[in-house]
Amino acid sequence: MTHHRIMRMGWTLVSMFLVGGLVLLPACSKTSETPGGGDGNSAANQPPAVTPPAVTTKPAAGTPTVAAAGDLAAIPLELPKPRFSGTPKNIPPGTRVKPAPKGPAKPRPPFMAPKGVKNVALKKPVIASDMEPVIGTLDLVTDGSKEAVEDAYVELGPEVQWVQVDLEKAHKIHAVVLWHEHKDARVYHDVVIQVADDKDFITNVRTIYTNDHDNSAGLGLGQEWEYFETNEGLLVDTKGIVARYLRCYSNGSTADDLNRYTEVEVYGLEAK
Ligand SMILES: [Ca+2]
Ligand SMILES: [Ca+2]
Repeated sequence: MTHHRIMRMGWTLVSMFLVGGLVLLPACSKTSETPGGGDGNSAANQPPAVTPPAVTTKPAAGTPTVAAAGDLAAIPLELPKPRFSGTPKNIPPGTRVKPAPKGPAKPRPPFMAPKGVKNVALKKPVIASDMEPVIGTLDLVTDGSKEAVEDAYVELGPEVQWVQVDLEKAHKIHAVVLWHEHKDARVYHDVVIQVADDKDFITNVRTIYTNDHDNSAGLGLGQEWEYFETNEGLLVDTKGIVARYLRCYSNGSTADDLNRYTEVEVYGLEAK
């Protein structure tokens, strides 16, 4: 029996592989030998009063981090098809795009949020700074279609423009995913996302993302990197912020000075 051997080994850490991983059992006895015992484990100077961890593969009930992890699930995000492969090597002049790490591009890991979180922006009403779009209609922003195909986006005029989604009720928002036009690796400028409690963005306005590092949009300085549009879109971790209205700004792209929006998704739950 392993337990009897532990008692003989004195100041020794005995490692046991369990179903869930490696559990270290500090053992104590009255003999005083060289710590470590040559068993390959170095953490041998623990006080003898330490209670060995419970040998269990189930997390203790009521442990906050473990309990929270059990309530999380990947958001039900479905990506549109990519229209090009890889990330461009050359950063376009005049942009502030974070250089890609070496090696093949990795897909974005699933975003975890409380179970039940879904896209609460789907089919919700949209208004914009330009209520007469150059191309398309504003309902395309929340129609659920994200593919980079013709007629899938709404195109607003030049300079700073915005689209705004009314979630119709206050929601606890865990993530926002935004696709401008992603048929090529363009970079949109002054990407700013704000939430507010009122449709005019006067009450409780909060900026949840901004990469406007020179304040050319006049909404405040932003520290985020600019980025290439891809089928993954921009995912912003909004950490459960509560709001009803969401507004996305842009100021043209490296392709032209117009502003195309393919889809905005807001992953959240109705606020209690
Ligand atoms: Ca759409
Ligand atoms: Ca700027």
